[in-house]
Amino acid sequence: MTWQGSLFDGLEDRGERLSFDALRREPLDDRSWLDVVPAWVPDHDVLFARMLERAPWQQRTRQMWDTEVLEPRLVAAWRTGEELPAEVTELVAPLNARYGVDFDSCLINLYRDGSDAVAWHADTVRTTMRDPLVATVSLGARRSFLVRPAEGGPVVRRYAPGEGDLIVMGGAMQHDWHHTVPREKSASGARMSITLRHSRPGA
Ligand SMILES: O=C(O)CCC(=O)C(=O)O
Repeated sequence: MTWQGSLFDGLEDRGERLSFDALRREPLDDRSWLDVVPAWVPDHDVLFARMLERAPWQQRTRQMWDTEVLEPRLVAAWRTGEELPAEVTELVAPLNARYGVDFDSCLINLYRDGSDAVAWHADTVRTTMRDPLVATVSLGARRSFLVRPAEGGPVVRRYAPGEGDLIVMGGAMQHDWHHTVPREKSASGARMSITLRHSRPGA
């Protein structure tokens, strides 16, 4: 598979198209926060179509008690050290510059319809890294993205990211808080999330 061409081919001034001017920081407490940038990727529909066509989609399985079940979404993954698609690299460069880390791994999720979902969890990178940053670009249909304390309790934040929005989870969020994209009967179509992690301390 080749990953040639830029998401911004034929478009001018990429820098201005991935601007952090509209960034809003939302603290969860004195250790954890989310950054939200609405419509961060203006050409989100182009990116959605390219990734839908080109990403190496797979449906993973999960062990539940003594049964293997299919995860209710498709994923495409690039581990640390693997070359990222050109379109993803173009998202990573401004994020690296803004946050001063190396977003070096990528998992793209495809929620094909409202039956696809991901349960409450925190990202596993927390087991190998203190305070990892996790950046998510949401494409396609808007879906609920909810946050609650890791020990359980009521939802404290509700977002409906889609159409190029960026959310960055930071501070101790992966240690102290959980997030989910729940099933949603009323979902208007497919949603894709490009999730980027920095997984090496000091990088
Ligand atoms: O799709 C999203 O916005 C969240 C994905 C997620 O939390 C994960 O893959 O670990």
